[in-house]
Amino acid sequence: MIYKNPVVKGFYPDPSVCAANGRYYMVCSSFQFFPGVPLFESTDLVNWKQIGHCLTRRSQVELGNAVSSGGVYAPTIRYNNGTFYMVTTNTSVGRNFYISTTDICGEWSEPVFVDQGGIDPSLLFDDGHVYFISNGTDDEGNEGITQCEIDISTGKKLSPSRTIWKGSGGRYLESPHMYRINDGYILMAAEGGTEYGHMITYARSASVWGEFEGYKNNPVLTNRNLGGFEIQGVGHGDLVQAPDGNWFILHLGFRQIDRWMPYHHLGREVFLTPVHFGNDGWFTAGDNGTTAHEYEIGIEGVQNEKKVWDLKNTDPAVDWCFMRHPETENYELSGERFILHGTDKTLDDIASPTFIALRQKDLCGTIKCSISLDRGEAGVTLFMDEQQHYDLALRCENGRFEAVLKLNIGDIKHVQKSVPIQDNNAVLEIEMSNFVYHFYVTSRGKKYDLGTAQTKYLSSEVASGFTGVMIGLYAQQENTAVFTDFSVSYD
Ligand code: 6LW
Repeated sequence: MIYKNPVVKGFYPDPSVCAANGRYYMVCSSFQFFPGVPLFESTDLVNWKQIGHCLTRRSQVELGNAVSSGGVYAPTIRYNNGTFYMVTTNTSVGRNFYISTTDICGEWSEPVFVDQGGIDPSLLFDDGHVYFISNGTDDEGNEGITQCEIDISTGKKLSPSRTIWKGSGGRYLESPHMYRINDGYILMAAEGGTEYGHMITYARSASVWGEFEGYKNNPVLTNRNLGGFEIQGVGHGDLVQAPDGNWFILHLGFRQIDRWMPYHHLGREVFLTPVHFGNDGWFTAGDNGTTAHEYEIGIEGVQNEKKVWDLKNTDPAVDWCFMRHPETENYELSGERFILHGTDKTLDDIASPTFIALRQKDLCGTIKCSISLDRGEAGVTLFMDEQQHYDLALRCENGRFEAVLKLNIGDIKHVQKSVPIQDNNAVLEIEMSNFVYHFYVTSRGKKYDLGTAQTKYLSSEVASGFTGVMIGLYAQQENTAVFTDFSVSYD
């Protein structure tokens, strides 16, 4: 089939993949959002359907104090002998842990903690041994890719931690994954930082403890020299083999807007790049070490894309997420309507305001929804973090209703436009395009134009951090808001 990149659009960074029972499973980072670690299934590596999350209970992950872009960092998923494992870091408590399940559609276990620091933990199951690998500091205080053997039933270290590779010299050596391939070991990592200089590098050894020899043409994959090309920041990935023997890297990247001083606001997305192993055991990736927009591969199928996301065709437990740990009594969610009960927590707080969101999955399209409320404020937010968000809302001040467009850009908190309306309900609409969002409100059949706001100010380059724009429904100020006919349609 011919497929287009990205294969999963929107903020789903740090993908990790494993094959099991004729299917593929992928997990991504989730930071302060809950449930944590989105879980996807695929039969062809190109079409991915989210089937749930790995971290669904507060007892598995504490996010109460997680700042934006804190919380859960890059996870790894592995399958061994009938059991799936997901290992990750909760950076807000500074600990690495794994959970497991024998039923990929069911609940995962309580966490097992590993007494080894660093981020981006990974596991290798190898001939009865289990190795835990992260980017961190070993027992002697050396920094690099660090490895120890663990007892998978308890998480206890069975060996000291040792630094096994220092990378190819790029900054921010991270994302290590170890593979046993053809009786040798391949250690793949990312370097360069998760920005425009990001890259994938690797090394080989006959032994799991090294010595590792770096690939002479490292980085094996990077778009850092493709000035002006839309796909940038490719790196942090995981190797996977298809049944026909072909290999791929599933990895992150982002789509830049503009050419000079570019930016991106959808966060880091998931890309698929073919890999070719030579007879000498070294591999190359993509088009001369870069990731392209489109590939033709030997896997059968057609790339399908879901263009419309609404209350009927999404599942609150699968597609939507909350900020930190939600007060569940404030949400009444069904395929017909979402009823949200607002509290004194607002979108500007590092807390859990009443907020439920989908990722913005593509650049151009339309968001629509009808809303009614009793008091306070409720609406649709384009949410990057608590400092950067655009809110199209209805609110009630002194018994009078108005529709407002509120722009929050760092220290600037501004009501861009307000329109008095006669009723306690209205239709909100946002047109999304590469450079601007355009906001409208319809009341009593009359459509009001509330103006535009630039996508740039919600970008990672402005807001900083590791996340991407979410489309959130929210309520605040001790009220009740009813959302119906919600849809996001992408062009
Ligand atoms: C992740 C690290 C990275 O843990 O960004 O792109 C960090 N790479 O590997 C957060 O996503």
